[in-house]
Amino acid sequence: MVIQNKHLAQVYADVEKRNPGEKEYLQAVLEVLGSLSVVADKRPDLVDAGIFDRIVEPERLIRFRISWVDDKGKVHVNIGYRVQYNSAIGPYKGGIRFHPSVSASVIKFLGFEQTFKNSLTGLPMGGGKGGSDFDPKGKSDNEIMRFCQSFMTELAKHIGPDTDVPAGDIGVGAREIGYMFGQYKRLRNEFTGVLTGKGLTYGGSLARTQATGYGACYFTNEMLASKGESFKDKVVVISGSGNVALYACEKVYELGGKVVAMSDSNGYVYDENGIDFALMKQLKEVERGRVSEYPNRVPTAKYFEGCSNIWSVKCDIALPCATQNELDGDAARTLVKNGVIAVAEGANMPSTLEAVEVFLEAGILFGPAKAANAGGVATSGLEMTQNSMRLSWTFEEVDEKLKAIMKGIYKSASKAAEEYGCKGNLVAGANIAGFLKVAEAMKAQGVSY
Ligand code: NDP
Ligand code: 2IT
Repeated sequence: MVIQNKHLAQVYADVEKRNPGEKEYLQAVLEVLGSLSVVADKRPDLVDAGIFDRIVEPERLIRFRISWVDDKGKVHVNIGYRVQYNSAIGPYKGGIRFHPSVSASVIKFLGFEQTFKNSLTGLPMGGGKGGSDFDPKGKSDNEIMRFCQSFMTELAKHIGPDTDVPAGDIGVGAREIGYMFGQYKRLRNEFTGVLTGKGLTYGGSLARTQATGYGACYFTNEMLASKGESFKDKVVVISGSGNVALYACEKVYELGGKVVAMSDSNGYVYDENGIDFALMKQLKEVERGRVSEYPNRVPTAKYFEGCSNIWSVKCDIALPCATQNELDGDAARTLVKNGVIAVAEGANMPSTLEAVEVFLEAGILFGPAKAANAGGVATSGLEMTQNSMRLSWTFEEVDEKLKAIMKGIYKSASKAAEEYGCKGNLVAGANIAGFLKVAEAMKAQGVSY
C-alpha cells in the first residue's frame, strides 16, 4: 500500500522508526493513513495542528507484571498491558484479550483501531485496549479466578468509570469479567460500571453477549440491501466459534441464511445441511469443547484439520470472526473465484492488507472491522449509559438501538467514501468518518494529548 500524501508518508516513516518490528501495529497504521491522504490534502488545518502526528502515538501504554499461583502451588509470571490510546471524545474504552500471542504490537493495533471504531458508533467513547499473554486454555476455574484477580490488582490503578472502561475480547468473557469486577470492587469499595460485559445480575446489559455477532450481520444486511440483496437463502461461512462467531451464526439463521462452516484455531467443521447453532453454542459456550468434537454429534458434518482452509469452502457471504490476519491474499482470491458477494469482518483486522486489496479490486461488498464489528462496543456504551442511569433496558430496546447504530455506521462510512471520491469503498469511508470526529475533538482541545 502506498501513502500518496507527503506529510502522511513522513508520519508513517516516523511510526516505523518508533515501533520497529511491531508488524500488527504498523499494518493497522498503514491501512488507516493510506485512506487519509485525501483528508490531509483537503484539510491543511489538521496537518498544521499536528493531528496526524499525534493520532498515531498512544497517549499511554502501561505494561505490568502479573504473578499468580496455579493449583499445584507453582508461581507463574505473565505480562499485562493496557493501552490508553486516545481520549479526545470520551473515556478510554475497549476490551481485554488473554491469548499467548498478545504483545505490545497487538495491543497497540487493537487500541488504534478501537479509537476509530468507537468514534463511528456516535457514542462518547475514546480508544483503549488491554490484555495479557496468559493462555486460559486448560486452566481450572480457580486458576482463571486467581489470574483475573492478580491482573485487576494492577489494572485497578489505571481505570475507572469516567477514565477507562475495559470489557471482553479473545479469551475474556462473562466469567473473567465477573472475577475482575469482583476484585475491582474489593479494592476500591465502589460499585460502578468500570467494566462492561458484566453478568445480568450485577449491572450487565441485555444483548451485550450477542451484540458483536448480531451487529456484524446487521451491518452486512445494510451492505446487501444497497445491492437489492439480503441474507435470504445465502450460504455463509463463519470462522471462529467464540463469542462473535456464535452470535453471528444465530443471526444469519434468523435472517434466512445458512451457515455451512465454522472453526477454531485447530480446524474447521463443514456441513452442507447447515451447522446446528444450538449444538455449537452448547459445545463451545457451555462445555468449552473443541470444534473437532462436533461431528461426533452430527454425523453429516466433517472435520478438517487446519483453520485457514475454511476459506476454500464455497459461499455467498464470508464472516471472518476469529483473529487478526486469518484471511490472506490467496484465501481472498479463492473466495472471489468461488463467487463470494460479501465479506464482513467480525474479528479485528482478520484480512491482510493484500486480502483487502483483492476484495476491493473484485468490487465485492466488503465491511471492514472497525465498522462491521462495532456493535459490541456500541452495546458496551449502552451498558455504560444504563449503569449511569441506574436502570436496565429490555433486550428488545437494546437490540433496536444496536440496529439503529449499525445502520448509522453504514450510512456515515458510505457517505464519507462518496464525499472523498471513493464511492463504495467502506474501508476508506470508515477510516475517514471515524478519523474526522476524533480529529476535530483533538483540534478543539489544543495541543498536548
Ligand atoms: P473468543 O475468545 O470468544 O473466541 C475466539 C475464537 O477465535 C475461537 O474460536 C478461537 O479458537 C479463535 N481464534 C483465536 N485465536 C486464533 C488464532 N490465532 N487462529 C485461529 N483461530 C483463533 O473471542 P471473541 O469471539 O470475543 O473474539 C473474536 C474476534 O472478534 C477477535 O478478533 C476480537 O478482537 C473481535 N471482537 C470481539 C468483540 C467482542 O465483543 N467480544 C467485539 C469486536 C471485535 P481457539 O478456541 O482454538 O483459540
Ligand atoms: O474489539 C472490540 O470492539 C471489543 N473487544 C469490545 C470492546 C468493548 O469495550 O466492548
